[in-house]
Amino acid sequence: MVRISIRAVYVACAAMLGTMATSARAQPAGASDGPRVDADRVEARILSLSEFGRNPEGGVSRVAFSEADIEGRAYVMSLMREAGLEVRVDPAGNIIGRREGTDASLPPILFGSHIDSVPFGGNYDGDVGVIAAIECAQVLHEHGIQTRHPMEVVVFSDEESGLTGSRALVGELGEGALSERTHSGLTRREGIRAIGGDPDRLAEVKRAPGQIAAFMELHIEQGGSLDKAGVDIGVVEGIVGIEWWDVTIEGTANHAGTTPMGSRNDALLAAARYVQAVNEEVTSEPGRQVGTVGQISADPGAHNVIPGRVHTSLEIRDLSREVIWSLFERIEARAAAIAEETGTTFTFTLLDVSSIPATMNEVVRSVISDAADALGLSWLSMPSGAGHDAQDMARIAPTGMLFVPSRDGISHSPREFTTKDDMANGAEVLLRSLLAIDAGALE
Ligand code: HGY
Ligand code: MN
Ligand code: MN
Repeated sequence: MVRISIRAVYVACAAMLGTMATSARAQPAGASDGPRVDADRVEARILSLSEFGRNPEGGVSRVAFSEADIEGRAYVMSLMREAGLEVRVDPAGNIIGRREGTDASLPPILFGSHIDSVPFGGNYDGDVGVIAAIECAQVLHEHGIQTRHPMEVVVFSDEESGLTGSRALVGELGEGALSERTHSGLTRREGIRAIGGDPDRLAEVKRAPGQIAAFMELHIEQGGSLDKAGVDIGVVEGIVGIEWWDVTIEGTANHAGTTPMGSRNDALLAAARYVQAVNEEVTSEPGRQVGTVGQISADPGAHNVIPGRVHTSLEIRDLSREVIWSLFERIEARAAAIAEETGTTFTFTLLDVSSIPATMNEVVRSVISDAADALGLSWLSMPSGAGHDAQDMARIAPTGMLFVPSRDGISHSPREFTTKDDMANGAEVLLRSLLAIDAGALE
């Protein structure tokens, strides 16, 4: 039933686009009609954006709230204006570019992603979704296409360290998260101010269910399934939940030459066993759950001193919250045993950055796969092992996500790469999906 009505909507919008101009790029099979995104422009803008925060390895270190982030945001805002959007920064630091629709009674359709990166990240994570969203807006602008719904391109603030901008949109950016320190050296509260937001006015950012017609995000896959299978588009079924803990291990700092091996409380030795235990617990059962210890530092940090304290971390991801928390309990029990053996103590502190697992809207998923079919692009349904702002948005609006291939499945690395044609394919599917939703696919 649902698929038939979506196809009908798609046929209607293909007819509406039928006489529009085309770009010079070789078109996917079955896509000879309709306005085309400009693949060269998309690629050129990705390359320009990668200048902000460039790292020596050729990727970017554009962590949220840094100078590079601020400069990259200014560049992106200039592109949004060029696309005819009315641009503002909301109190959470999200950049929002709006284009009015013809029916003032309708809520907006939102689409976008983020431009902040992890430390030593790449040039495509988040960026492709933002540049493609602006491209969609620019195509609508250049072809004078009127939509019924207002259209809002959104560049979420600080995606990488806790979905900050989208948490504010769902009304859940609390005190704990605001006081945490981010990679920029600033707390989130300070960082939001640095990018033009106002953490004292977060209540104004919150949008209630019904206030957004739909949210869509295009992103690189960040895994290798599409690349390996030679498939153009991933239609996301669901996004994993993520929990982070800071872990402190206390032992006793002492002389490395005079303290016998049997009389030590070596915090780093305990940490080594802990890292191994996390891996063993996470892999002890079948499933897609993952667990990572990604940070470690030992104090006082000298060749001739037994480490007295270790700061380390824990991240667990799965599509089920229950799986995450039962794994955590088992890891905590293993840590208690290691503490006993090594004469140390472990403290786990849960950070206020939880990402809740989310299922993508079934109708939006069909809209995406129908658009891919109509463009002659191959697609497959898949889960997302990476976190995305879409998982917050799914709590207040019908939400869909689509992936384009990541070469060799590499991401969060300067070696991240997606081809020009793959980015353009994603942008084409995004544009047609937005128009199908505007034409009533969800009504
Ligand atoms: O860490 C993540 O999953 C994402 O890239 N923010
Ligand atoms: Mn990322
Ligand atoms: Mn991302």
